[in-house]
Amino acid sequence: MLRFLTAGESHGKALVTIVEGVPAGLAIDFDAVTSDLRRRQTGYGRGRRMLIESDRAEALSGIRHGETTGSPIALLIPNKDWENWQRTMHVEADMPEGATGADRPAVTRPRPGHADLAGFVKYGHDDMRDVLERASARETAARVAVGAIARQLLRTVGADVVSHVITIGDASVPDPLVLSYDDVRAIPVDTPLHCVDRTVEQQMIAAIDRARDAGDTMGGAFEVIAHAVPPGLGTYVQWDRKLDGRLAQALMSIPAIKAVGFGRGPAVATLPGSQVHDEIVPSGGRPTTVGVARPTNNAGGLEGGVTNGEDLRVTAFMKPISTLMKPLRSVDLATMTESPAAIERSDVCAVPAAAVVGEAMVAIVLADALIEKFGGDSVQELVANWRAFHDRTSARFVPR
Ligand code: EPS
Repeated sequence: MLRFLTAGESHGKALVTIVEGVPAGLAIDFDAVTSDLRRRQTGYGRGRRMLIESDRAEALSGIRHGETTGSPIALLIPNKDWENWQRTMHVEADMPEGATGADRPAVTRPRPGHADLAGFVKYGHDDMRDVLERASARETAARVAVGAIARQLLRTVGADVVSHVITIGDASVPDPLVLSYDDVRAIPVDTPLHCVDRTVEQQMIAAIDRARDAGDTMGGAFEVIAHAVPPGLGTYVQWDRKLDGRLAQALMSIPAIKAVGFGRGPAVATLPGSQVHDEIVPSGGRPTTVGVARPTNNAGGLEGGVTNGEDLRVTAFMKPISTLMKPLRSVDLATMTESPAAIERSDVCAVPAAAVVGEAMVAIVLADALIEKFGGDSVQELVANWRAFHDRTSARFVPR
């Protein structure tokens, strides 16, 4: 079982994570971890915080001479902004000597849409900073570092995970399912929104600009595609082991994600069965992982909560960021009087960043399911078991 926890506040000293269950013998490429962290920081519509940070994960344990040992991996991502927040966020009861940055007043005006009010009520805080510091999407940097390791495990069986932005405001890529994994993989890393279509991307940029000019924010949607995923991951035999359910939970846990859809997604509710289900045809000699071919992939690579050998395709829908520069109505909980919501430094749109987090969450769930099926003590064992399963499966599909 692959599991991880994170800790850390947005303006605390650092984010930390402990990842347990990574098989021994996985060579870790730290440049790849840094490059995923870098991708999470970019994208048109991000705020000024990302100019301060240059995220990097330092491994404290579980890796020796460049390879995992099978022991828990601890990662630390320092917050450079800590310098400016020590007087607000110090751990000690009294202000430590030499603490830097400003001592900020308590946050008492909850932002509609943020965890501020719900967290304030739940934990009985006086200062909503205690809520928002942890509810901040800054935490997702730690998940991306874990995801980068999960992705490296998936590569040992030839699988890969990519993402692309398909909607921002009223601008959308018309039919993402006609795009292949290769189309998405070919998007250059330095594009502003990581969208396959340059014209649609310009419309998305215009939507973000309009929101910024109006003191508003903008949400959108991204699709994650996992390619060459072994068939047979997950199972239909018990509700909590269905892989679509596990993936949906993982994606819904990303801040601001409000809906998740597999393959054709919510449209399946409006179409007849003949236009939804993916027919099964002989592969005609073409190599496929399960010996038969599927002319369409409306299911998004999962049937019965089990991977079916097609690309896994899942879309996540993100609400607009809840900090508005032209704030919505709220109540100051210190005085119980009407007052505009608090303004914290924020982003206008973070959909491209959320897409990178989505890749990470999908990679983590798939890596967990991979370990579950093929064994997780060492990479050597896992790959040997995967190969044996692969060969046995192919042998069953030899045309008779
Ligand atoms: C984020 C860091 C945050 C925000 C954003 C995501 O930094 P700061 O609060 O210092 O500007 O940019 O977080 C939110 C929008 C939020 O509501 O928490 C990050 O690292 O992704």
